[in-house]
Amino acid sequence: MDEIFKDIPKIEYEGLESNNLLAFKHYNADEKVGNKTMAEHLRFSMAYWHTLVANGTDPFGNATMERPWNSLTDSMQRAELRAKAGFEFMSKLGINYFCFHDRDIAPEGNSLQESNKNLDYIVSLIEKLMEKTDIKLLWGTANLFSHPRYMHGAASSPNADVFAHAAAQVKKALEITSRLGGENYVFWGGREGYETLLNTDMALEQDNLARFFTMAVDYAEKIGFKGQFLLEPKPKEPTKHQYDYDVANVIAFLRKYGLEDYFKINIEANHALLAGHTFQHELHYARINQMLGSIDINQGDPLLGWDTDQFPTNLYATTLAMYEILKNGGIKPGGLNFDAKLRRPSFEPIDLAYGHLAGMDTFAYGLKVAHRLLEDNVLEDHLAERYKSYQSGIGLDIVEGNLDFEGLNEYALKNDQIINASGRQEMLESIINNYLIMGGVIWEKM
Ligand code: XUL
Ligand code: CO
Repeated sequence: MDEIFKDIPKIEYEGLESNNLLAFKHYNADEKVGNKTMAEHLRFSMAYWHTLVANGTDPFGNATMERPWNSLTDSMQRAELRAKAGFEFMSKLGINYFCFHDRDIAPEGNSLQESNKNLDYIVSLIEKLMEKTDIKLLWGTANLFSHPRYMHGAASSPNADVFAHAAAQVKKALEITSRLGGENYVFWGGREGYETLLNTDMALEQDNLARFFTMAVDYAEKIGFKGQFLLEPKPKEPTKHQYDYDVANVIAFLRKYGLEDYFKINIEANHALLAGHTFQHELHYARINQMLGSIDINQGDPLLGWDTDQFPTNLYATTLAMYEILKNGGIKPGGLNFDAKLRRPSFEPIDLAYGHLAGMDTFAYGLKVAHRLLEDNVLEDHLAERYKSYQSGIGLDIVEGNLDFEGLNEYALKNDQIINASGRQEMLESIINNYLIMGGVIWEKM
């Protein structure tokens, strides 16, 4: 097959000694960290919409991205070239998974039938490309937010015809995800939320959303789709108040409707930030509730209040994220989906390589540091010490449910000289810094 991204070479691991900016310094796919290779830990996935569809438009200006398909006017030809380019790109970067929305891979037609026909054609091509490259589908999803019919939402639209149309779209998206061996299926809220309560029946909208998810679970079972269902929280944008606000909110929703056994959560770093949380908080909250399913690994900008979807370069954040994932026993069958796009002025195809490479190295580094932190029991030992009052005596009685308020009152009356210990936050932050620094500079010698 003719090379499409001629300026992008195959990216190899060369280590820290290398000056080659187009080589990995930390991500070494086959290198073991603990008992798994980096590729097995990290399960990187290319986001079709950002890497192959985003063109640099913003509310103030037109497309900037130079892409090989820009000169093609036929939308199906563009879709074909994008698919081929995407698999070439993933092969060159060593990315083993991809994710898509139905409308990323094939253009919407003039009718649902035509859209489905377009999808079938491109899915056949993608199937062949997957076979040839051994690249797999991490998750599929349906775009239920771009078309004007979804202006009021999809499953939460006040218009039942829209609910039906969205159902038909998800039915098809489930079929193609299943056909391509997708390991997960994602629902991100899209426009499932509201602008004003003055015109919104929130109770009905949320009940309908739950009905929609239940139908999706039933249909997946009917067609034998074995993938994991994921809900992706986001607090705002595009609607002022998205129904899937954050992890806590999604867990409450799933439990209310009896869906908690059928879904896990896909946590996006910048969505956490928009909800006023750290990425680690969201991962931790999901993990301790056995709901951590997969992650979208972009980063936001704390100075901007919107979803900037930048490539991840913050070592501190990736270390703490990988810490949670290691504590979770891994992320499989989920993975690390980029969901990141280039800045508008980074318009050349080679910038796609720099962006993904930076992200992969940043997460590989975070993985190594997190693994070392866990091996050395740095935080674990401190936690055990901090909570040791619950290991014996009155604390153990509380944990084991042996006491009530009266018993505790009796104890407190006799023991009212309380001695507290320092939380040592600054000491711990300093230790994390030392691990971060050691991880890169003298890693080999440790
Ligand atoms: C939107 C977002 C989506 C989902 C998939 O903010 O993150 O791209 O990941 O629909
Ligand atoms: Co996302």
